[in-house]
Amino acid sequence: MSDYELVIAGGTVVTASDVFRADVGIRGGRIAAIGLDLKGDQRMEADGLLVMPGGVDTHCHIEQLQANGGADEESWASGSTSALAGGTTSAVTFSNQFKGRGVLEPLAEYHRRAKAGAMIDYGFHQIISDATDKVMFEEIPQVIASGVRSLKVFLTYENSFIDDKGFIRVLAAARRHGALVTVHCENYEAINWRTAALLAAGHVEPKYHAWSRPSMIEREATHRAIALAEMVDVPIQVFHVSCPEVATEIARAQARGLKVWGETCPQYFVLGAADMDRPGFEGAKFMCSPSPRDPAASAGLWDMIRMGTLDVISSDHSGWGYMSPVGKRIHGTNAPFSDIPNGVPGVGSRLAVLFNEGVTKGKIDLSTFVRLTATNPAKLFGLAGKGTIAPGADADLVLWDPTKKMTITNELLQHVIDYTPYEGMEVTGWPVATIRRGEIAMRDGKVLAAPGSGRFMARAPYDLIKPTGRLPFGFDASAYQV
Ligand code: DUC
Ligand code: ZN
Ligand code: ZN
Repeated sequence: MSDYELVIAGGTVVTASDVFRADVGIRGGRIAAIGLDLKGDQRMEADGLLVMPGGVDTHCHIEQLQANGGADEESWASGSTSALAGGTTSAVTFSNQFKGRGVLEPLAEYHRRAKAGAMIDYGFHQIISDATDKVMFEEIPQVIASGVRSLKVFLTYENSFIDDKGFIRVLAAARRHGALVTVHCENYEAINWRTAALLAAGHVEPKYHAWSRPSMIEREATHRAIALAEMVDVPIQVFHVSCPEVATEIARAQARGLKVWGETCPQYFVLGAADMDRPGFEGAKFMCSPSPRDPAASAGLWDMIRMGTLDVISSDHSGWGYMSPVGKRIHGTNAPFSDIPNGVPGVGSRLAVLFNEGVTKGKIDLSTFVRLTATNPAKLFGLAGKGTIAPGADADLVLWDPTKKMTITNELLQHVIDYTPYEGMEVTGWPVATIRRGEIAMRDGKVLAAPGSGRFMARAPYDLIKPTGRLPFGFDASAYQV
């Protein structure tokens, strides 16, 4: 018997700080050694390949329950197949609350579904859309103690919207029990007002989605979210920042020493509002919120990445089939933009699109790519053992061919959704194998993991999300159940 069950031999290891030639020895699902001439029972040659931490995607909508009792088309089985095909080994998805109901019961159902189907390791963000006393004071403490250490609020969307009072109560609960709050920042009333006016003017096509939510409504909500989080003294991550003017709000907060982080997604680098202006209903394929903007905004986002203001790139995978009767056309192809489900699929394409746009095109280096897609999300969300290549860490790895040229097709991505917004995109750099906790889970595009082999990542308290201790007038209002 050798020292290691599996040795990844002769690859170029990329970590958040270094790039070096080494073998990686794996034992018991963990990295046991990084060195030279390691011997293992099984050996994978990685000459000419990059060996990077498996992708950590901290913003994915998978098998999310819907008010009518159904669930997202993207199941755990299909969503994790796509993740592994694209080099991602763990994800944080959502447990949703329907207004008027609690959160414990649905969370149990989310656990049941993920345990049965997931092939990647998973955690949950708890969405709160109805901050009742029972939910905030009885249920949320249990949710957080169970390892769901992030809460999510939407400052817009009819069914999920929470007002400032509810948002403050969520922030206070997070401070009391030690959780990070993630925020969808768009101004609900402003979108409703513009949408009503657009519909009154007969502007119903998909392209008017972008017109209904210009960037200042994202900027306003981001500013408000930061100010309220500062008042309560609790850390937040602003989800899916679409443009530099929103990121500037985050940069200002960071400069004041606040614990405010910003996430963006591949769609904001390669898609634009113009994509929603394609003929007929086609534009619906590109419709997500916040809206993709324009090439200047995309270029500006790279600056915000290089400055470190935005430090996580997730997919916001939210797939709605294009031809499916329960997808984009659920209300018909003549439905006004306001009735078309929002979201684009991306868990499988995230790494390839970003590698091509960022590394291949010379905008970021390899270690920055690893930080954005694995190390930073794992650290920010307290995912112990994830996002790094170090002795003792989980052996979650992607073997990546930086020279492989591919044309993205929907088939390659292996999700259940019948389209990708990146169809036909030519990329250089592609995953050739994915290893999850020491098991070869994907090789040459073939996913080998078994449904149910993913593990829940319970998240313990961690220092990064401790409050700063800076409270207005030194008064901790969150200590009171109000
Ligand atoms: N926006 C979200 O906030 N969530 C899912 C899809 C989308 O476009
Ligand atoms: Zn969102
Ligand atoms: Zn989302």
